[in-house]
Amino acid sequence: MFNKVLIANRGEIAVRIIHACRELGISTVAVYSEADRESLHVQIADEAVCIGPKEVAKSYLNMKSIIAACEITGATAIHPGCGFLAENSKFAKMVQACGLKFIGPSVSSIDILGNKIKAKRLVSEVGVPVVSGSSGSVANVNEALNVAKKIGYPIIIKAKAGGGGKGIRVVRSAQDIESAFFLSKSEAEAYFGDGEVYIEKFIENPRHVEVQVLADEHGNYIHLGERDCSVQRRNQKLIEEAFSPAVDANLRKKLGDAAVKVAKACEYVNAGTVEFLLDKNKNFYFMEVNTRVQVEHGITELVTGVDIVKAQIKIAANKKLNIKQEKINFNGHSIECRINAEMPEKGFMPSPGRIDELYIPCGNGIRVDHAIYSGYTIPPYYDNMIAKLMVYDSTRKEAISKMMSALAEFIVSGVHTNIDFQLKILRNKDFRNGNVDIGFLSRLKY
Ligand code: MV4
Repeated sequence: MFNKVLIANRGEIAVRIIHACRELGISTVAVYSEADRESLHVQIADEAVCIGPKEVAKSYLNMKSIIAACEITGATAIHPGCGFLAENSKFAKMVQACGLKFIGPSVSSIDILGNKIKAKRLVSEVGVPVVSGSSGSVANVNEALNVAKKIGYPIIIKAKAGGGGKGIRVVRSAQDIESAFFLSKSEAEAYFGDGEVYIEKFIENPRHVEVQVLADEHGNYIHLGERDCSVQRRNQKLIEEAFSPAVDANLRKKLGDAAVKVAKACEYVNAGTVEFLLDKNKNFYFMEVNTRVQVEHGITELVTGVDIVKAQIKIAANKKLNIKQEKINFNGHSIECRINAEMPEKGFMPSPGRIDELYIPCGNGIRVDHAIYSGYTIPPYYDNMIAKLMVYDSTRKEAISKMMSALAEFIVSGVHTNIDFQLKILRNKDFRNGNVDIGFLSRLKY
């Protein structure tokens, strides 16, 4: 096992990883920007190293400073958390070249899965359903028109290097294809430095369902069931639940088997998430693989009892997965509400600043992952998510009640939050009936 791990992240995920390390008897090194001197992850880690000024490009994305921090402290492994450098294969490669362990998948897995066209081809070759569309990248408007004619409108244009919704355009008729094609291309070029795009049939009002997988370095693969992340706004998830109200045990097995097939096809190692769209007829289609631990991993931990972050560290230390698929019980229901410092009534404008009074709910079946404290000043330079409120209960109905009770107790003063907005969603009839798709929030009146 590692003696010392460096956590190349901030906020609640850094705190979560520090906890896992400590439970495994591993010393921890936090890194921080000048704007994060007072942050919780810095205070609770065994050691902390400043890696640069407030700008992420000069701190949390600064590969050389992060690796230098390992050298200074003697850390032998890096956990990238989620966001920042977590899915950057150049970083993973550099970490390896410096004789350090990257706690995550291999460079080649990150590369294959980062190329959405390659990933889709590989996945369809092993018999996992994908959405019909162009066979590879689409070179010009004429080709785009031909593909669209064949598969029928509406279509969606996506970036080869994309993911997370950037560079995406939906086109409903031939007359709109030209401008959408060029907009998508230039957005892809701007975001990813790669303007290649491909086309798929657009699935109307699907659910976003994703399957958590774990794979060790000895060829063992398991899945931990699905999460439904349909309650999202502009690709920012707001509520996630495990399991999906739309998935029964039979479909869970099919999705899980498909996710494991995907992981095997790219010789995946460590924790990953295989994303699917689920249409109204419960057909599922592979979308992409997130090659990192996700923000919403905690709800899967609550319904399976598997500690995903500890598993990641053990896997990176070459340990065998000691959990068999048959032994995993998919029990109860879990929900996560992301608590953001923002103003939903003002277009979700971020609301950084000093937290005066703080009361964090607790109790049976309640878990809150966060990195805040009373007197803490939320810096304006980073994500505005300040806490993840998770509940676990035996049924979905009880989990919703528990979440409403916990939200009502949550007190954060000094900044605006989305707590009341979350309550509003939980009172919504469609949400309560489990009737959600990725358009749910945009249809919600408030
Ligand atoms: C789609 C789709 C509909 N049809 N592909 C957006 C981000 C990326 N993960 C996949 N995305 C989508 N791909 C086809 N063929 C709708 C989306 C989509 C979406 C998916 C999941 C969660 C939120 C979303 C928001 C907008 C669009």
